[in-house]
Amino acid sequence: MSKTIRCQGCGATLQTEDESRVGYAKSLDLTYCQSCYRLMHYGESITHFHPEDLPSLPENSIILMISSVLHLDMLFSYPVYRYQPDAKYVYIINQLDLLPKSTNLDLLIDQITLKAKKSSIPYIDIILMSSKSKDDINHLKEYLYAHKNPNIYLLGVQNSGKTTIFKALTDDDKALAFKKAGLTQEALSKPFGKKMLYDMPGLYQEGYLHQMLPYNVYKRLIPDHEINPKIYQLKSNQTLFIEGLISLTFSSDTNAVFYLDDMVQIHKTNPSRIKDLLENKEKNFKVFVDSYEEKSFKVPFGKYQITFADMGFVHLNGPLTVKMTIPKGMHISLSEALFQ
Ligand SMILES: Nc1nc2c(ncn2[C@@H]2O[C@H](COP(=O)(O)OP(=O)(O)OP(=O)(O)O)[C@@H](O)[C@H]2O)c(=O)[nH]1
Ligand SMILES: [Mg+2]
Repeated sequence: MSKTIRCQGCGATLQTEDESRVGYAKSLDLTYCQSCYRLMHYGESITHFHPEDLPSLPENSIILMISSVLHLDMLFSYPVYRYQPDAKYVYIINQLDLLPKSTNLDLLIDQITLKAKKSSIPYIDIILMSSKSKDDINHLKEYLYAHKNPNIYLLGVQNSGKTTIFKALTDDDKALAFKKAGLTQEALSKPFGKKMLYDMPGLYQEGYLHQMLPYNVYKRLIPDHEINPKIYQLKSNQTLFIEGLISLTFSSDTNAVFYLDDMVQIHKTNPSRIKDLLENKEKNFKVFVDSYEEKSFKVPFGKYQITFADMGFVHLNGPLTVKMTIPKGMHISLSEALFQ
């Protein structure tokens, strides 16, 4: 029987017969499939899957649900526990290093715990960490060794850091982990002490930047180091433009605190210029998409967060109304702010 050879970047079974199927490579002697090779050199790939596509996992597994701090609005939105009711769930809030050092982490964990309880989410622990921190990785290692469960699965939305954690826990240096969404295409597995650790392909989230922008544009817009929050004092009926992507117009005077990458440009303007700006009639203003839609949020009394796909969020104090123009299909949400 011939031995299965896997691509060391994404885990797909290497095959040389069908260029349109996952795992195609010109030769079985290669380390990477053609898709990973193209991804590494030209930044192309799209594969993803949904919670219901998961194979049935062995009983007694631990599922680490990995979420980036940038995706917290969707933290409990993937009902994997309905499809895998026998597993133990640990929620890992990764990429903590992106939040400002001044962030009140006690409040953050309290708010997340409250949200889990309100939504009756089954879980055994919630862990805040950064996979870039050796200490955090060592703590996670010890934590997982202390459990008896033989199989551990890393699950979560694309780009949340699953493969980065997998590599750090197993000292793997070949698997691909970078900002490109949909990188891991089939489960990668490696021994982890006496257990097995599995890195799964990312769960699909509609409306994230990679669906509307080329890789070289969106990788610049997604934060990869500590965010410097930017505070804007806004007058009623004033408009802010985020890059050539999103406009926000505020119904009343307010302060808005933006958590976005330093490279993301924010311009103050007024609502009458939105159309011209988006139709690219102004020089020196980059526009990335050609189809937009309107969205409006009524922010209730209290501290709220509007999340802009996977690029970051703004904290606002309600009550107020925010009218927005966004790229068609972009994921935008209003949720309670999880920290001050
Ligand atoms: N700042 C920061 N970046 C991280 C962290 N963990 C992962 N990243 C970065 O996030 C990007 C995506 O990481 P991956 O490990 O490929 O994410 P993934 O969840 O495996 O993605 P898919 O395979 O597409 O589902 C890479 O650029 C990583 O370097 C973290 O804790 N902090
Ligand atoms: Mg991956």
